[in-house]
Amino acid sequence: MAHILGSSLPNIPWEDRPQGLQTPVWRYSSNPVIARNGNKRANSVFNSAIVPYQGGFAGVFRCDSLSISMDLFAGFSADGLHWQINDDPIRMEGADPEIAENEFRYDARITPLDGRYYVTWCNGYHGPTIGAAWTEDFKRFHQLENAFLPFNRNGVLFPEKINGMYMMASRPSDNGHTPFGDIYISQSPDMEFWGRHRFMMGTIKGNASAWQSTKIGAGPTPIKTDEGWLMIYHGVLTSCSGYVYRTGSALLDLEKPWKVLYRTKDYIMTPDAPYERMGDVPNVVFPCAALTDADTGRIAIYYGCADTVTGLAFTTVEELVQYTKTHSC
Ligand code: BMA
Repeated sequence: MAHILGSSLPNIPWEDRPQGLQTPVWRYSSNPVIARNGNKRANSVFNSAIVPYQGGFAGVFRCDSLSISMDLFAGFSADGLHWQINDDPIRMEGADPEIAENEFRYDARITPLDGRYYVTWCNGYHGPTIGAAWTEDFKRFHQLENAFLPFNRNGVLFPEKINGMYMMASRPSDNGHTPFGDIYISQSPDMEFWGRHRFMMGTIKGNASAWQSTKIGAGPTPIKTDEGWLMIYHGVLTSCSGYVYRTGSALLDLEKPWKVLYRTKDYIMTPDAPYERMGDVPNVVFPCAALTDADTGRIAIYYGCADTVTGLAFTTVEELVQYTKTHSC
């Protein structure tokens, strides 16, 4: 049986698997957990990151505005279900003035590391690249250098240094709705200079696993288990009516996380609920955060639904590791 190597979180949001349901992941019965009008000027709240914070929870939310600008907002919750999201966007401090301005910010991840909360996001600097910052209180955010050259998306930090190096997965892209994309891992001694770029995994062409045939990208901060890093990721198919975003999982080597031990041939989540099938961008499930409880093995996944609202889904480490190994490519 697989185990999470991490902290306990007795107040993790949770619901048992509905009787008779076979899928490895199941949805919260009161989804969506965050509605589209989550703050004052929000058109939509989705693709957002959440972590345990001071006995409750904190998050960095993607709220697209009524003018459809994309920006990041801090939010807080006692139970992980009811959220207060700030009306004013996060103001970053300390960046070199040459990179302090951004064209847009979206799809954040939060990674607790070194006693700080690191935030990575898709940052508009002459096109999309990976922005990085840290905070201790979700009030003051200290911006670092952009991690990579444009164009890049889905920058996801590992929650500990490996052999003394910070590790970040990312997905080199183009300046539009990129019709390609594989996942790479880069290393840094200091969160500023990134190198040793290694290929982790790519799309799967043909009929074998078509849900991940157009592009793939890392999702939540990887979860450390005794069977490897458990990585939840998104995979995209180009259908005759556009992109369809599904979710898969992979197990990565603990020491060399670009070495893939297993990845699912079958998806673990597909747009199925009405709020995933209908919205500003139909047919998108897009996980960006996972809470874990090492005592019970419970995992709570926060994911964007149809680029409009935020959903919550559940699984356990035993279940997902087992599924990843037995439904592997
Ligand atoms: C990607 C990003 C995501 C979004 C997805 C589906 O390129 O913009 O934020 O969820 O497309 O529209």
